[in-house]
Amino acid sequence: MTPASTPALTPDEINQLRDRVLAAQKGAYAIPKLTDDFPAMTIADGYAVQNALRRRLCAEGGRQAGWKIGLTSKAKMLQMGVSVPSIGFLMEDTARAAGSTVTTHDLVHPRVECEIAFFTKTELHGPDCTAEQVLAATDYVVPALEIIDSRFSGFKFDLPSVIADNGSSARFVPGSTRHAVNAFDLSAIHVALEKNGAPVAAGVSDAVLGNPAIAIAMLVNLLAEQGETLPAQSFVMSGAITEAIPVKPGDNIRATFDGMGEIAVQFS
Ligand code: OOG
Ligand code: MG
Repeated sequence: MTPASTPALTPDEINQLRDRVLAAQKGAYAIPKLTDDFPAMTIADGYAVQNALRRRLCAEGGRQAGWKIGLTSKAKMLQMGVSVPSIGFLMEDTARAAGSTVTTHDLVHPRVECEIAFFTKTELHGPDCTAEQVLAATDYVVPALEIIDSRFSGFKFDLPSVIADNGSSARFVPGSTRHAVNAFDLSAIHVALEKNGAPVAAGVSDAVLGNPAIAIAMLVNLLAEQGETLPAQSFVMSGAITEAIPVKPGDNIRATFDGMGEIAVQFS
């Protein structure tokens, strides 16, 4: 077997998969997971496709807002059947305002999750980035919602495929109340998610690798493996605290982050 860190696909195949994923993202349709056609595909290939996607979106005039790490909690790993976190990029045009209405006609099968997001004031770099360094480099934290939308049929994938699909990134909703990292214990934030007034998910932020700052350090170290650093002024999502909840047009979502504030969005 090819090690996960070794590319198995040719540059032509990487570009072919970039085009396949990009078309599914833009056209909001589901495709089979990429490893069905390319069983040799590794995690390194997944990141090669993701990087090609990011270069293409930036070449088209898109601007990167930051990064995300996902699959960082037991709840998410169990829900998705994978055991290693993955990272993806966030584009500015996928940000949505708290309180706004988010359209679903341009998504395949959206799901909502609650996360803590960090905004950095200084650059961070791996390979040995620590949670302490993350906290020192953080300007502020905000509660956030991520709306994920796997482009794979039935939300069924493996790691190389989901990494190529940019970690199912679709929309993100930063909360408006900014908090200093030393204002409270980042590992003890209780979150509750309500859909149409009924509780649908709840958890505590230590579900994310013990502390969301540890997840950001891991993201920085995964970036280092690709020869990248996390620039100052990055918006970074640390991963879902609970499982992700499916939404459809007409749904109202409200997330409460104890001590941090709440975020509501509506889907149309
Ligand atoms: C992959 C993205 C996971 C998170 O916060 O765990 C993620 C997926 O579940 O589709 O964003
Ligand atoms: Mg997420």
